Amino acid sequence: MIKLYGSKMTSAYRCHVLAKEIGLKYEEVSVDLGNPGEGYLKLNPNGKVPCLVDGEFVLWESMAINFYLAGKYNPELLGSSIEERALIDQWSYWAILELQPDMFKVVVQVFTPEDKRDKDVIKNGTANMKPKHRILDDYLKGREYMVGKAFTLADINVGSVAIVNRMIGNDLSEFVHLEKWLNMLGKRPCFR
Ligand SMILES: N[C@@H](CCC(=O)N[C@@H](CS)C(=O)NCC(=O)O)C(=O)O
Repeated sequence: MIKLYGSKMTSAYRCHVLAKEIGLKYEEVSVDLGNPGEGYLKLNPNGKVPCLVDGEFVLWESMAINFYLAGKYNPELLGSSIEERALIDQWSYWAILELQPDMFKVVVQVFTPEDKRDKDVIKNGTANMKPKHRILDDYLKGREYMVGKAFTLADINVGSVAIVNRMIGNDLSEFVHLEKWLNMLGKRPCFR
């Protein structure tokens, strides 16, 4: 049985979303991140989650796991041409390299007890994300999905970062196309 280490409240989230989308049968294994243990460090020497074990094959880094799972179990999610695949790559890297770092900083503060919370980090992180949200909003104008005419891995990979806005109560009302797309994602069973 395929094993996915890491809970839905971690970077493993996007892998759980994809697994649900493709109906993958797998076991979710929780990891004590403060003390992952020798056994887990043999799988992922970074001591981070997620990590996937598919038979003898071991893979870490959430994006790599998603491209692997999609390629092996549901290649349709990787687009219908080289160009679509390239755009899925582009937006996936963009999500994790451009949008996620500020999102991560904000999330950590939002879930920190109020007396210890650094409100400047929330303010600056939210401000830094605005131009990124503008780029996404402009791109999504007139589109139902991120790439092509069908739901792809780009919707999952970008959505897994952008949907966190909902969890932290970030006001996106000025980004109507982004809002519409997030609403569409929110209705999909894999994101619920
Ligand atoms: N780039 C990695 C990031 C993984 C990551 O930072 N995971 C966090 C949980 S969200 C973790 O395991 N942290 C434990 C630690 O830093 O020791 C990925 O996307 O897989």
